[in-house]
Amino acid sequence: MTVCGYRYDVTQESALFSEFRLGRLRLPNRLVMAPLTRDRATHGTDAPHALNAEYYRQRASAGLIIAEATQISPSGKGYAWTPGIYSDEQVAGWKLVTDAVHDAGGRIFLQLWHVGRISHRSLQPGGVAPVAPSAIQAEGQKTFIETGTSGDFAQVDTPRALETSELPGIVEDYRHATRNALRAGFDGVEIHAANGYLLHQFLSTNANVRTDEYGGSIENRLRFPLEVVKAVVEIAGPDRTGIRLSPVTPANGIETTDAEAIFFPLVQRLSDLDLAYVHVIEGATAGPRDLKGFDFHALRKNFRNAWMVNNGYTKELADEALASGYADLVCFGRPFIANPDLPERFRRNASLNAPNQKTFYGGGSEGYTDYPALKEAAADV
Ligand code: 8OZ
Repeated sequence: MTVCGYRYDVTQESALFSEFRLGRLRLPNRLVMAPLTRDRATHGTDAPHALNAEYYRQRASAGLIIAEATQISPSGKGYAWTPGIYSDEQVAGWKLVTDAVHDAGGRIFLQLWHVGRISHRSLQPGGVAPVAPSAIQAEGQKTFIETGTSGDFAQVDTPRALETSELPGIVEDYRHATRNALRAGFDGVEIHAANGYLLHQFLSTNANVRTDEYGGSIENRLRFPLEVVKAVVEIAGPDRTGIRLSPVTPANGIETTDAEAIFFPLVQRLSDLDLAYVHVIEGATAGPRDLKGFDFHALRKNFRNAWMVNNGYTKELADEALASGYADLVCFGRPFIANPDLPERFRRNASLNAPNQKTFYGGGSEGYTDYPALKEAAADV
């Protein structure tokens, strides 16, 4: 209700708990579970399994779950035990997950991932160098590799520059992965174009020094990410396609010195393609939200559909972003790791379980499916 220009919330309830229409879906609330890498797929096949289904089922009260970054092809992999979506075994594993979430009343998208240069030979088919726009190593950047049944951190390798003639093959891998995601029962897909991985590398100024039509000018640096978006949209439809961007993050050694000059036209094109949402990481991924030097509010005006925001949001910050009309949906990452019933906790202003960083990556149920929901916590005392 608006009175004399002021907005009154007659229910006194947070805007986080209003419904939202996202493409074909009706979301019961505005809380989105962020895509979270947990390195717990089946060793050897990178297929999800029953424990992963249980983890996502526990979190089905989110307005939307975006399942963790998932490699579209064997060479798209950059970390030990992350899941794939290119094989039939992986599709069958993901079906366990989507069935569990749907049975519990939830909705779930899959994040499609190619890491580009953020990889290590030991994770690549045939032990070859990873592929990227240019043969430039992400200096000082580490990834997580398999060492027997445990893992270890290792410096990412120097990649091999992709030939122009190889790019259609990668676009085809995105098509195949999108078809598989739909076969596996996902409600849609999110294209990972953030955090210094392959698509972000093409957009950047420090990982892309190509001299063909995929490097140099802004138009050229936009070309490959937009070819991928168009291919995914052809398969899933724009109303089941979202994209994740992080215009100013330094994650994985990425740098884009002309960020506004490239991300503003990119978002305008995504709007013209009628994508369901843009998911934007404000500031440094999992770090300072410092928004100086990039106008995210102006960027939002270039997009006609849902605007999803991410990075260090609290309930209060989320309410503000929704009430001001800037954002439509708010992502929560670490709070969802430790609180399977995060929406209910926010609704009741209940305290939150603290996440244990030691169990973020790899392992089994500890720190994965054993965080208590409110009712269980109450029953324990
Ligand atoms: C944490 C560890 C490994 C990968 C991202 C997919 O930053 C990731 C990721 C996060 O987007």
